[in-house]
Amino acid sequence: MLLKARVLIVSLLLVALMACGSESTEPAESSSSTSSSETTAVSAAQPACDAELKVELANDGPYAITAPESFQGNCEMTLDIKNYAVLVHNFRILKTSLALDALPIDEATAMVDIEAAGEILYSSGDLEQDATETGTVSLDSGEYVLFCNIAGHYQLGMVKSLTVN
Ligand SMILES: [Cu+2]
Repeated sequence: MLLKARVLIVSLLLVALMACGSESTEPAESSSSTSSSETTAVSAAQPACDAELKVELANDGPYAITAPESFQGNCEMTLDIKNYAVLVHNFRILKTSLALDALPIDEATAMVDIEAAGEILYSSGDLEQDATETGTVSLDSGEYVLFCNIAGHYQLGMVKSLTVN
C-alpha cells in the first residue's frame, strides 16, 4: 500500500517536472541560442580584427614608422607593411618592459639586441623600395614597440609605440 502511494507520488512529480521542463524549454532555448552565438563571435579562437594594421616605413620621413597609436587586440591582426624609401627597411613588433628609447644595442652589429630587449612577435623581411609585406599576428592587450632593425636605424629614431586595447 505504502509502496504504491510512493510510486504514485514519484510519477506525479515526474509528470509535473516534465510539464515544467517543456514549458520553459521554448523561451530558454531561443534566448540561449542568441547569447551563445554572440559569445562565440567574441571568444572564438582569434577572429579577424575589424581593420588591418597599416604600417608605412619611411613615408613621413627617412626613418619614420607611420602606424596607428592604438589598435584592437585579442583578434587576428592583418599587417599591411610597405617601405616607401630607397633605403631598405624592415619591421619588428617587440613585447618588452623597456622604454621605447631604452632598447639595448649590440655594439658589434649596431642593431637592437633582440634577446636582451624582449620578445619579437612579428618580424618582416628586409623590404626594398615600394615592396610590401602582408602578415598576421595576434596581440594581447598591452604596450608594444615597433621598430626597424636595419643596422643603425633604431638609433636614428625608427621606432614607435603601439597600444593594443
Ligand atoms: Cu629602417
